[in-house]
Amino acid sequence: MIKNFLKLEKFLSSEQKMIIDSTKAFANQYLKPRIINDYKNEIVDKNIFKEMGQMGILGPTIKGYNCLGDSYLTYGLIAKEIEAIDSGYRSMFSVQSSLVMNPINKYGSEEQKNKYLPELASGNMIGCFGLTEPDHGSNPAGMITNAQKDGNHYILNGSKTWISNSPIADLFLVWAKDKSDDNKIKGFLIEKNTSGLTAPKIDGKLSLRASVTGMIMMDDVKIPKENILQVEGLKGPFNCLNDARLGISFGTLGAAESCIDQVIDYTTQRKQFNQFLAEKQLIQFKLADMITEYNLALSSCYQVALLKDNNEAIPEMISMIKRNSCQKSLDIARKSRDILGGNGISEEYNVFRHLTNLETVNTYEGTADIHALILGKFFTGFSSF
Ligand code: TGC
Ligand code: FAD
Repeated sequence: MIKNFLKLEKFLSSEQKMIIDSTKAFANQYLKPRIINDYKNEIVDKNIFKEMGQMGILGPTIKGYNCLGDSYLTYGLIAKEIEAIDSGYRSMFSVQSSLVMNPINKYGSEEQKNKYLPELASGNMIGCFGLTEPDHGSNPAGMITNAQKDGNHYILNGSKTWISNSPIADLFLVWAKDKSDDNKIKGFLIEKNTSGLTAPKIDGKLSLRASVTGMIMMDDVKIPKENILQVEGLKGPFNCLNDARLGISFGTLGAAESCIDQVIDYTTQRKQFNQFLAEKQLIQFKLADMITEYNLALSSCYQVALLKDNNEAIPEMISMIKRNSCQKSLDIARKSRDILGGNGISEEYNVFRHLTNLETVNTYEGTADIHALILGKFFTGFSSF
């Protein structure tokens, strides 16, 4: 009732509904039973990638190479079903699909595609995407990681940080400045076990604990010249981020949906002052706000995904929905925590975990404020970065 209140599902074909239903079943049967333990103990089981691969949902917009070849709307709705369980699992899905398989598909040679895409689609190989550096987060143009051509090879040096999946990755997509070509930013594929490459885990995360995050350190890492992607400049990573940000816009609403379900369940069972909490006006007022914001945000995601499927979406639309979905979902998770009283901070009720996860999602792939500035620039013509 909450999810289809505005009848958005009428935009879906029966095949899309089937994909979403089977993803939901997978998420409930395979991911849900393990999340409390995975989150508490920071467990990242590589088999999750293989299970997603068996479901056929990795790289779902890619045609060929054992991928689904479906729409961006389907992609977004898959992300929503996974993030309804946990943002960390959705992160694993997003990075593999939008930030590793997608750039190889967009900018890779046929040889690279044949070598990597089927392995990534099956989840046998895990990928990561290295753009952020210790001193260059919101402003990746300033990156200092560099590549130097050396005969038939490139030599890479530098470091990346806050990289999802890096400690368990088999394939590292690293964005670096090519010193031998006017410092143009280019994408390089580095395989695990290449000499000079290390990927230490970042410890102490209080958010997104079911997804592993690390650094990428490169000390004279030598790779064949064939491992370069065919794109130059920041539009390379940003074109991939447009897709990943769309997935996040849907995904966060999965977390919000899960919080709303929990609140309805709780308030229709718990009594205070001899009445169910759901009978109280203040509770209904909060629920009305939460369900309204959820539905309006989801409608905007459908609209932008449908435009993107028709090649009519522009990046600023994606900035608008990424920022809006994150902020509205954070607010919904915060209100849910409140409504559950003391139980709201317990792992058993899930909302606090969603709340802490959403703090990360609000920051990565462009912070909420950076997306506000992207919109500010678009609407006024003045850049205020
Ligand atoms: P600017 O001068 O505006 O642009 C440089 C070049 O890039 C092009 N471009 C885009 N192309 C496609 N889509 C977009 N969204 C684009 N945005 C910019 C632009 O046209 C230009 O191309 P060209 O051919 O003229 O060279 O760039 P700027 O240096 O002023 O930066 C602008 C700014 C601040 C908006 C940008 O740097 C930004 O978005 N910063 C945020 C950084 C970010 O999002 N990092 C993400 C790291 S990856 C990650 O977080 C993964 S988490 C995944 C998970 O676990 O789920
Ligand atoms: P900063 O850029 O230092 O920003 C700090 C604050 O300053 C923010 O509030 C920001 O909005 C504000 N700010 C920055 N510039 C301006 C400005 N011009 N005007 C006003 N305010 C400004 N990166 C990857 O490349 N790959 C990954 O897989 C990846 N996964 C991640 C996973 C996790 C768990 C986390 C936490 C991050 C991940 N990131 C990844 C990095 C993420 O994209 C960056 O954290 C994010 O882009 C912000 O960069 P920063 O942390 O350096 O913050």
